[in-house]
Amino acid sequence: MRIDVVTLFGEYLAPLELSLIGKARRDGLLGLHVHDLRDFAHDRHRTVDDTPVGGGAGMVMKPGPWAEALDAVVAAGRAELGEGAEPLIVFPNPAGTPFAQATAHAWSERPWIVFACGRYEGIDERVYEHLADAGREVALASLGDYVLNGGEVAVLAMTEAIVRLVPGVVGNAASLVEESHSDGLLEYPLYTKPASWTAPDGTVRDVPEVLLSGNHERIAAWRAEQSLARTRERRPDLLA
Ligand code: 6GU
Repeated sequence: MRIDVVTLFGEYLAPLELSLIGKARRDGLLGLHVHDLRDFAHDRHRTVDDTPVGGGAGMVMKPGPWAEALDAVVAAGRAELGEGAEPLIVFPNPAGTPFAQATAHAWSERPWIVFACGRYEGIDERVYEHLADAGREVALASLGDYVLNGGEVAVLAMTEAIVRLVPGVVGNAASLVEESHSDGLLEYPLYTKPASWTAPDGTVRDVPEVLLSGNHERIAAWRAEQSLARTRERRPDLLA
């Protein structure tokens, strides 16, 4: 899978060198390319933003650098993947469609995603028109109902959620089956040894007896019940 990120703050994406994602890159399962939007601004100050037409607070990202950057990234990707390759261009945006585990699954099957990280109040609307007219596939995706300063942290989150679902990236694929959100419910409580543990305050805390029973049917039923109870308590919206 190829992922391109266009950003003003490439340093924000340094964590993608680490751990699971870094290993996926070294193993050749992920090609990650970070591009500096400012390379596509050609005035003396490499300006990427300006005041909003019509007035209002804050700054708006200029269309020129974005159109040029995304066109260049598409051309570079096609040189690697083939001229018929078509990326999904994702704009992290608090006004986008909520990014969920189902989104991560769907996007993990894509050969190529381009993330376009906006900052300031947003990007000039004509960039989206330019991309639509060029036949590009575009998505606006939000992490949740709160506002970040820019898309970079969202790209870190979305990339990790997507790439860990690419076959071969997570060593034990079975661990992806029972985790929270894999079946629309929250995960059941987990325990490890010792079965009887004395907490620092002296309280003895035991693992639920059913988990020691060796009865796999009873254990599965207990876990299903716990998942449902937990979901009802913490996330009733998932049951609706
Ligand atoms: Cl994707 N971007 C920004 N800037 N803020 C957000 C977000 C994304 N998701 C939640 N808040």
